[in-house]
This record gives sequence, C-alpha cells and structure tokens, in this order.
Amino acid sequence: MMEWQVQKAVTKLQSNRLTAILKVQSAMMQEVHDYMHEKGLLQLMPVMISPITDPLNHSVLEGEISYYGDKLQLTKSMILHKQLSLLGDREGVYIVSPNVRLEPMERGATGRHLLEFTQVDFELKGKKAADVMEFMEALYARIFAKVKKECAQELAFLGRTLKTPHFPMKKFDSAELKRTLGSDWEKMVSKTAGDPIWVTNHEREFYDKEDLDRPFTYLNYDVIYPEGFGEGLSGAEREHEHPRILERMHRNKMELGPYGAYLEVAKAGLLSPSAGAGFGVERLVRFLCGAKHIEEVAPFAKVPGGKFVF
Ligand code: ASN
Repeated sequence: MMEWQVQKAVTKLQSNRLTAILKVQSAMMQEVHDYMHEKGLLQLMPVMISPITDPLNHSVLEGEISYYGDKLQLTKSMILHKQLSLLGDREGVYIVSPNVRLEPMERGATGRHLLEFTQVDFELKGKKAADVMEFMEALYARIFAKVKKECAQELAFLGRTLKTPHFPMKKFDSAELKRTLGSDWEKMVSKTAGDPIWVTNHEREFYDKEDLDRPFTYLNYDVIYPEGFGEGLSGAEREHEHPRILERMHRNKMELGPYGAYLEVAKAGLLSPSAGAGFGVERLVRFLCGAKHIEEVAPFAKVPGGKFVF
C-alpha cells in the first residue's frame, strides 16, 4: 500500500484528465512560440538565481540561497533582467520563465497560487501600454483559435465550453473599480465579466512607470479572466530613468543596497524605454480548461501550505 499522498500524486499523473490538460497546454505554448518568433522577439533562457529579483508588491517568504557566502535569490520574476536584456540592439525578448514565490499558506485557498509556476514574460523596446495590449490581444485570439481547433476532443472530455473572447477587450481603471465596488473589486469583476478585461493603474512595484502628467497614476495593466478565474497577466511601461527609479524606490521604502549594480546601469543612462508583460502559463491553462483549482493543471503542483511528495 502506498502512502495516501503518494497514491494521490500517482493517480493524478496517470489520469486522462491530466493528458487532456497537457495537450491544451502544448497547443497553447506552440502558438506562443510561433507568435513571438513571427513578431521578431528573441527567446532568452531563464535566469533562476541572481543577486537581484523582483521585489514584488506583496510579501512572500524569502527564497534565498547562499553560495560560498554570497546571497542569491530564487527568481520571483525576470522583470529586471528583461530590462537589462534590451541593452543591446534588440527590439524585444521573451522568456518561458519559472518563478518561485513562497506564498504564505493562506493563499492555498485562492485556487490560483502555486509556489512555483511559469510565466511567459516579454518586453518590447520603445513600446507603450497600448502597444502591449494590442500585441497581447492578438496572441490571446490566436491561442483561443488554436486550442478550439486542435483540442476540441480534449475540451469536450474536460467538459469545457470555451467561448472566444471579444476583442478589443474592455478597459477599466483600478481606482474607479475600487471606488464603485470596494476593496474586493477583483473577485467581483472576475465573477461577473463575460470576457477577459484590462484593469489599468495599479499602485505597485517601482519599475511600473508613473504617468507624470497625472501623478500617482500608473501606466500598468492586468488582465482579469472571467468566470472567477481572476488575474492572469500583469505588465507595464517601465521606469528607465535613474532619478525616476530612485524616487519610486524611495516611495516604496525599498532598501537600495541589493540593487546597486542595476542602479549603476540606470545611472549611466543605459536602460531604454520599454513596455511588457507576463502571463502565467498555469493560470491561462486553467482558464482554457475550466479547471476548478490551479493544482489540477500542474503535474507537480506546489499549493501554498500543502505537503509535497514530488
Ligand atoms: N512579468 C511582470 C511584468 O512584466 C512582472 C511580474 O511578474 N511581477 O510586469
């Protein structure tokens, strides 16, 4: 007799349900690679350990390792590396990027958090928020078309009726939503929206650009999936000028020390204006497949607060 947690893992790994979900994921990722290639983006391989990583806007447990006395962080996102990777004559980059975010155990119940997940993270030099929105909507359209065409059997097996979203997607301002719906606006709009929507203007990490014509308004955007699936993408135009970066780091009460090398590059004026985004692979697969919990779509899912066997 296997221990029950091992048995549960094996049952999932053997299931036809997981096979169907992975077929949807494979079709989706093939479309992502084709699209990025057609658009001329260069694929970077993931950075998984670095002296710096995304400070994030919410607190997580530290994912730090020590290497001969030097501290290295497990990657929470490659945002800073994306900016740095545009130093050369490159118009755009993307990464299928594994991220580790050691979320507190309460987040296990959200149905959309995993301690390790993968995001498709991309950055476009010289582009603005509107360009990224257009870029992403075209990619969503292609992914939905591909999955509906090539995975019709799998979707039927999963009991999923997948509706193609309307484009262009509607846009809302987060301050406006907060004012009208209260602090739980994200859950509410996700439950009631019939299609994915953009939500702009979030007060968060220093690297998301502030609109200097409208102080304390931010040129960033999330995609919220409908049917209660919640947030699935975040991105922004970027701060790239040293004084602006410093101002924003101070506003977020950040310790500057660890970012010394990044700040030196910014001070030398080497960072370019850019905009980009990242979308969670597992979250999009969950939405496409209509899975109740994100755990179902990751073969070796690490749900916050869970016990892990593989
Ligand atoms: N990928 C996100 C972005 O491009 C950053 C993140 O994952 N926190 O803005």
